[in-house]
Amino acid sequence: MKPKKRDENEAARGKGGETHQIAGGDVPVLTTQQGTPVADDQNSLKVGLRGPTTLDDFQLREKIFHFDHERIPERVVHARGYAAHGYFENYEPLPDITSADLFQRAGEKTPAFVRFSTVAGNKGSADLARDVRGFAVKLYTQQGNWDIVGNNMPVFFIQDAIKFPDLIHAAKAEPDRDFPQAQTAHDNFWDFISLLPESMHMIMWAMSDRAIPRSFRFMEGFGVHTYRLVTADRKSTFVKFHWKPKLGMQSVVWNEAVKINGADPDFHRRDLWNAIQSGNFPEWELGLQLFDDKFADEFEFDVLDATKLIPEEDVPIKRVGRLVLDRCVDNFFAETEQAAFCTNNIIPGVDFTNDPLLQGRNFSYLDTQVKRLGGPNFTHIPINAPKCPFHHFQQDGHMAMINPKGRVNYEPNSWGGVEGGPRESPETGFHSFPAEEKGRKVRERSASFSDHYSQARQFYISQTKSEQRHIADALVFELSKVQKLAIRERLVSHLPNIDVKLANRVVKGLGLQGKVHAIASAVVPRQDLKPSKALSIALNPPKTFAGRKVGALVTDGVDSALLNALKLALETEGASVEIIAPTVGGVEASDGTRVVADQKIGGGPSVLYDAVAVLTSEAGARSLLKNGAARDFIADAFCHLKFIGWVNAAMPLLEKAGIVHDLDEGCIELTGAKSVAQFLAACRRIRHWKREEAVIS
Ligand code: HDE
Repeated sequence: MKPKKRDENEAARGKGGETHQIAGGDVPVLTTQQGTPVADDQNSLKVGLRGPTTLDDFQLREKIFHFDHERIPERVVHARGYAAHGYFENYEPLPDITSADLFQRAGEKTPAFVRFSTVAGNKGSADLARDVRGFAVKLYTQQGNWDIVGNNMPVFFIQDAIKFPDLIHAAKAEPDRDFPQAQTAHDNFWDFISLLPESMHMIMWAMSDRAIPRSFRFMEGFGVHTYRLVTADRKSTFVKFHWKPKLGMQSVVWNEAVKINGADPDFHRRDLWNAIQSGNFPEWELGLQLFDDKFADEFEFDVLDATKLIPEEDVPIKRVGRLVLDRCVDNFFAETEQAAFCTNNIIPGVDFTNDPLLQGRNFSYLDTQVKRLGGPNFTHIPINAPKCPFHHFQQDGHMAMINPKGRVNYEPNSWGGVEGGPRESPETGFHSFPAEEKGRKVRERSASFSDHYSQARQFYISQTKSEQRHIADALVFELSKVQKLAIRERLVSHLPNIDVKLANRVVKGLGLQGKVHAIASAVVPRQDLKPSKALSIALNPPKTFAGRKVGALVTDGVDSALLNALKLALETEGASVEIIAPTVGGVEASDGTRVVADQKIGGGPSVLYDAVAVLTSEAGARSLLKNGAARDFIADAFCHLKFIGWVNAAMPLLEKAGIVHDLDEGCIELTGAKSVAQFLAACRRIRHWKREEAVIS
């Protein structure tokens, strides 16, 4: 076979009809890993055309061998994740709070890498699981890498690291059957939780809308633990870290989440990718909640207890800088998969506290990277390597990439100068905060950790009526999947300690009337904690529709002036429109122009959009009357409390979708630019909450 040189994508055919694409011009020659040029990558080496494959086919063996080893263990938790590069920009020097280098100069940018994740599901699980989201930030500072490995909820399920393996075993798929995937709605999870009263505050968060975010861009992030910030003269301030999304918070409703998982299991990663690729860089502000020993001593709860938060109303948040994500990864595996976040990566000016969860994490993260990345040299992988100068005498090990030159690999040494290698720096080096520690060595938990319900109640009463209903519905949903009655009953018996109305609602939803009594609590739950507005998503609505997307259902004959007015209004707002048409080939608009479609009906269900517009012509509407996906598009948008823009010509379709008699002020007739402006103004409220009573049984 002698392939002729042709267009790079044009194939030459081998004797068996197989495709051969040939190098030449700018197209490089394919080689083995050793650099040996490859003549034929379509056929293994055989004895005769149909004969056995020979053992000396080094080319085949190398290729298959490498493929066999492509996978590394996925993260034991937070396996499903997505990341991007960006930077942190500091607002003002903070020398009175911390000596951390990145906070010393206004406007200074520190490179960052941020990975978002779900917790329970495997690497290939769907994005809209009801779950906590990881929010892990790696800051490549001039004094080393600082990782703030946080979540999108400010508290956690457990108080002591020793319970983490149990928590995760219980949450993940059950070991005999290996299901359910990425779901806590099963017996083992709720069995464990029902025996763990300390988890009740986190359960309120995990059953709330925070667990089904619209996208990573609309989530808050939290460092969770209390840390210390330390000044050059060793003055310590306690701190809790917060990330506040610029576009505001937004979640989906549960029925929507379930459907998104089917329609686009990559919904969250696609959203982040698209936002960055289109230049709409997601942004968060870093907030510090700073407090001193006096506050810590007087606060109702132990600041070392990760199941508690400090309401923003008690300690306001100081916004000190912004985090911008402006670059997608070049290679998912090399960067996102190999990124090794470690809570123990801190820098001078930052320090740990004795939070027993944090102390355990500091062991776990370093340990897990060795397993996952195959040895102690994972810091040699570019995504994990510091971007500041670094020098040490650590050496060798699997895959050592950065190796010291010269004779000296120990210190102290007497070689001196450059030859002697790096030396200590008492002045710029890391000093632990010299906290006084004393006490008996005990395996016990402090009584200051024993109030399990008061803040769970505070969270619950801080939610709007809708949000409270969602928490109750989530509990009913999850517990309805639990098969063992005793587990359902035991879990529900915690709820009267949080809120009697919540308990009654869940009791009713599970048909457990008369069977549930409040479980004894270690300390009497407080009723006097005031609602904290900051804990609700709905009470902190975004002021903009920017970053959101409208799905416009169109057919041939769509009013082009109206469609253009809608596009213009949304683009001016920083939002976008996606066109959904009977075929992906698009439609012909009223003025004869061609409208290119982004999705075919059915491929772009309304769950993928923040609001919808039904812009069919009359004939187009009639042609869709038997199209179930078109009906669902409208009916779902209505049930999911979305704002719906519609044209009169679409009436037959609205009727078929069963909403004509229910059109409310969330359904806005679009007749021209003025009504488009009204529609956009409504969309800024994201959902028409008032409709909820009408669509929920
Ligand atoms: Fe993690 N956690 N965790 N965790 N965690 C991991 O580290 C662990 C906890 C969090 O995008 C693992 O590299 C223990 C709280 C995030 O790569 C592992 C305890 C919070 C990520 C681990 C906790 C988190 C992880 C698995 C209890 C919020 C993903 C792979 C003491 C503040 C980071 C890995 C990424 C990942 C252990 C509790 C957040 C096994 C032992 C609390 C965002 O080391």
